[in-house]
Amino acid sequence: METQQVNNSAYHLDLEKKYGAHDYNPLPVVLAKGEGVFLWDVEGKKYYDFLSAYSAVNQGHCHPRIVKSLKDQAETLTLTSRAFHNNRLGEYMEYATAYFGFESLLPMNTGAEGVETAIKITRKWGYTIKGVPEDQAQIIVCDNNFHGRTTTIISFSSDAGSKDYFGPHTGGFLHIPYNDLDALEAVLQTNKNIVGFLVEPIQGEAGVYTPDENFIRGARALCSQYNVLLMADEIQTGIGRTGSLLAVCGNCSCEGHCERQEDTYVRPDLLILGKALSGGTYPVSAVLCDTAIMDVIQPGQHGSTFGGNPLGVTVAHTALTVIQEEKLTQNARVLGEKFRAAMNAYIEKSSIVSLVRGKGLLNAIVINDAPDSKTAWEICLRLRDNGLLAKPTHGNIIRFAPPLVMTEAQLEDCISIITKTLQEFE
Ligand code: IF1
Repeated sequence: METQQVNNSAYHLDLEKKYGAHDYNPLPVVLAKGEGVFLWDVEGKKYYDFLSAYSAVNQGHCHPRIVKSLKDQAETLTLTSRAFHNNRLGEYMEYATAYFGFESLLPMNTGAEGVETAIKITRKWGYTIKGVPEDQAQIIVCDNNFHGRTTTIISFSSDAGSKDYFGPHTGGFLHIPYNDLDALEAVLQTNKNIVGFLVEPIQGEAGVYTPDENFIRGARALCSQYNVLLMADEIQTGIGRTGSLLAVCGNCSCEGHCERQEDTYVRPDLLILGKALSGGTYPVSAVLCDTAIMDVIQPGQHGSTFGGNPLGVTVAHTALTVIQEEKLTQNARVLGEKFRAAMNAYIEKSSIVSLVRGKGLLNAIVINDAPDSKTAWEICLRLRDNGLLAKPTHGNIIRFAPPLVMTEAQLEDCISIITKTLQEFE
């Protein structure tokens, strides 16, 4: 039977509830169309998108150039597997490695696969290059991390819902508090088998928790001192989102890797990307590092049927050029500052919002109510009614992350929707 287009939200909500796994609790809105910073639901109501599919749609919905490259490639060649070469992969690898300033790239599909890949590379480096005794390798992770949903990754989650009843859990991970260099050094000092430190430059799921300015820089120095690989998960923070190409670029907002950022740039040993790498058009992830590390992986030791497929890498190639050519990184920086300034001005006379934090266009407001209250959810429902889509995250926090193609006038419009909505809760 042909799929019919039914323009009624209740119909679609019922179908998902009846036939789908109940692994999500989405805001009740059924979307049917997207363009740039806008989304439309099945009834035709228009919204500003303030989530960007969790920072995947940095380039805006259905970006014409990304869609064109997707269509052209879909009509030409979509999948070969890595049993054979394809004529898109090499050029993408050359472009992306220069773009981010690394020597080598390993292509995967989802973010979690990227993280798994980085863990495998790091462990193998630990055994074959650092000389850690086999099966003894440890990777340091942070409390309240979010790196994905696979069985290994949830093994080092702090979130009971993500982890409980999914054991037995994978070993080999040690926890430290986020933003705590003393704790990092203490673990590095006492354990000779540490091979990596896996970290988000800003913790997204934890509520857009932005660390002290010297945290990542200090972690870099400690990792070098103790011969441990720094593994940066920039799946959510990367590719323009925080007002620099990568969050580890610090205060540099140039479009692409550069050499003039020495004073702020922190170079991880492994860089993990996903989400916006394809502009949210197709699942594309990657691990980048130098060949001295990457070459620990030899034929037959890692891979994926879809990783590096010509459709995905063509989309990713175009998605990266869009970031540069439309200066989206700089736009995120300028608009982010305006957004936080407006929210801080609002907070001065607000009792319902206690804090705004973030970098670039990855921001969150903290609602002044009990962490387990429904206030943030109620505010998001009202924002929806007022034409703006955002989602609460842990502990009564609302994440605000619009596509980076937003204009200043659109941002002002959004700020007025947000402040008017908050006013209704004061
Ligand atoms: C969901 C959060 C965002 C990530 C980092 C790896 C992955 C993610 C830093 C895995 C994924 C997602 C997945 C999404 C919710 C979401 C999220 F709320 F959980 F924290 F973005 F803010 N590393 N983040 O943020 O990437 O395998 O999903 O491609 O629905 O679970 P993936």
